[in-house]
Amino acid sequence: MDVTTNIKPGNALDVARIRQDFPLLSRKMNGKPIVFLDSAASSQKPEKVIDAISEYYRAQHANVHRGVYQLSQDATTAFEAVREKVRDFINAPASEEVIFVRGVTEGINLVASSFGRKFLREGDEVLITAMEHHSNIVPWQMICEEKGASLKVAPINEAGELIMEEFERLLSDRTRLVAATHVSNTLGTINPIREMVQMAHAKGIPVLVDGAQAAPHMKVDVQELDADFYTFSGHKVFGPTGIGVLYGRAKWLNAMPPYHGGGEMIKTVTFEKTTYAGLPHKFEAGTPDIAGVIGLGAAIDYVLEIGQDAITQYENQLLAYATERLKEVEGIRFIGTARNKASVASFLVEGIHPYDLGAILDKMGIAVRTGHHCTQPLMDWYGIPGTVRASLAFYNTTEDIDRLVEGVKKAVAMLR
Ligand code: 7TS
Repeated sequence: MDVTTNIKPGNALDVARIRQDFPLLSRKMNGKPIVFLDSAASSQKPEKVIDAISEYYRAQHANVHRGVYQLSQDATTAFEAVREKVRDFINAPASEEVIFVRGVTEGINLVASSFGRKFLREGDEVLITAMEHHSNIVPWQMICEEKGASLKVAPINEAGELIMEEFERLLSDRTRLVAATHVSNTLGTINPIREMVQMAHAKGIPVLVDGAQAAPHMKVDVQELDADFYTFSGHKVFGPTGIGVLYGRAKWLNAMPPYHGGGEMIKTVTFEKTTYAGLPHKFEAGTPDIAGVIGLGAAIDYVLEIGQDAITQYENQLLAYATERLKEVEGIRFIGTARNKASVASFLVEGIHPYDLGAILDKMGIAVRTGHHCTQPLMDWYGIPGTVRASLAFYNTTEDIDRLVEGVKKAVAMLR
């Protein structure tokens, strides 16, 4: 494929125009126009999101779910409208199954703690995969330790693909839950979640999906995936930090105890006994991040306006272009060469530490992430200290990739 001619701004997306929506992309870093290739860590924000948050504080702010006065009712209406928007965004059956959390980390901790407290017993198992982010490992280790349960890990092959036969084999009579990432933040691998869910459900095992790296890049349909829990972070889908979503099947959420206790999550309280509110409020104790929810709503509107299919198509082309061009770097080794990949190019250059490469790229105004990417067990499996990771969003261009490749070549010449 001639990827160099096949992708021009305006082909699938008008990227030149889109870039104007993101104020930060026009600034400089270390005196150079910034090349931002770390959207997997956190994406940049379009003006519409920034404006929605500031407009909320300027003109609409009051606490939600409690005031009889108009301002509070309007804030509540705006807040709940985003819940419905999120429901539609991930095609959840009901908006009460959409719980606002701080992000994926809190979404997984909520399920680990609450589901784990209720359903995990000594000798039980939780099954994860070898490519999980620490936030889909550590919460399970914590609850397993508390309950005397054990954590099982489904292995991958050298390309960074889950070995499906092994995954299926590890689904045992003792497995109470599967927790797996939809897309790997380090490898870019897209896991076959639907097949994994089918295998787990065939044995009556529910599945939690970490959607942190999927939601920014593709249409997510929790009913099509048939996931029992699905979680994503607002700040990776062009929304604000501090807000995220946990979708949970009502059947499970209703059976699980609350995670946090406090205001908003109760029906009645006496000193002797408290009864809890229904969904979703049972899992939303205290004043929520109202501005964060409003900003997330604006981010979803923005993504839908651009079009998720167009985003996926454009990013696939850009990733193919990046992969082809990076092959020009002598001694490059890609980490993560799955057939089905999204938006991440992780690599090492022979004889060069990823940190040194990242530091020189930074001086050239190129922002990439280096290190273990919060996937230390995965790095151990590959026997490497870390990688250099360029992660893409729809606002990146072939020019960004060209500057990355030239930057890496120059850095390699300096370091060798
Ligand atoms: N799961 C995956 C797959 C992730 O990529 C991340 C963040 C998280 C969970 C945690 O999300 P949070 O919003 O709760 O922090 N990943 C990265 C990354 O790749 N670089 O920095 C953060």
